[in-house]
Amino acid sequence: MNHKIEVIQGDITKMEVDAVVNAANKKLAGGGGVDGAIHRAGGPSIMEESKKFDGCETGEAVVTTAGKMPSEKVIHTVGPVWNGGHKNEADRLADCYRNSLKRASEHGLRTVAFPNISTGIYGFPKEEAAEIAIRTVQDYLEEHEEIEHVYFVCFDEENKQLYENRLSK
Ligand code: AR6
Repeated sequence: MNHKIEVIQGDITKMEVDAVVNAANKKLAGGGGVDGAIHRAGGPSIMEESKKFDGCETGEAVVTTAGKMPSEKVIHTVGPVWNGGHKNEADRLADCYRNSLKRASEHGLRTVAFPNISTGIYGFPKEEAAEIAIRTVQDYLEEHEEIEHVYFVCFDEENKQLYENRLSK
């Protein structure tokens, strides 16, 4: 399934895909990092549509318009805040990837771009996060042919290296 997975370095808001995934917060209130970048690039319609949800639990995912971005939809998921690894952070992070892809399948979104969820402001260790992201996406793709392509869009060189090393194994 690795032929369906691609690692690139850059700005996720520029991706011409069916869906970009946002690393949001439980209130879907917008914020810094990739969340801030997505709301700035997509414009106010993303926040307007987000308000119809009563927030989003950690590990869950909801879909809105992508506004002015080239993608069709935004899948907002809420990553776990890193707490030393003792609060099921790994399972919750896997839930983010799995539930985001479930929403993509349900909405007929075939190409999906993920940021490195939880590895910025939420402090999840990057190497473990990459391992979880790749394993969970590979498992999903094996059972769901409707998803054609998944991009891991890394903002920084360190994450890009981690993903490339892990995928070349
Ligand atoms: N394109 C791709 N990746 C990006 C971009 C971009 N334009 N900008 C940042 N990243 P973070 P989190 C990377 O902090 O840790 C927000 O305030 C960044 O380098 O955005 O899940 C939310 O509202 C990092 O590798 O998300 C939440 O409150 C990755 O995206 C909180 O931050 C994720 O970093 C969520 O924290």
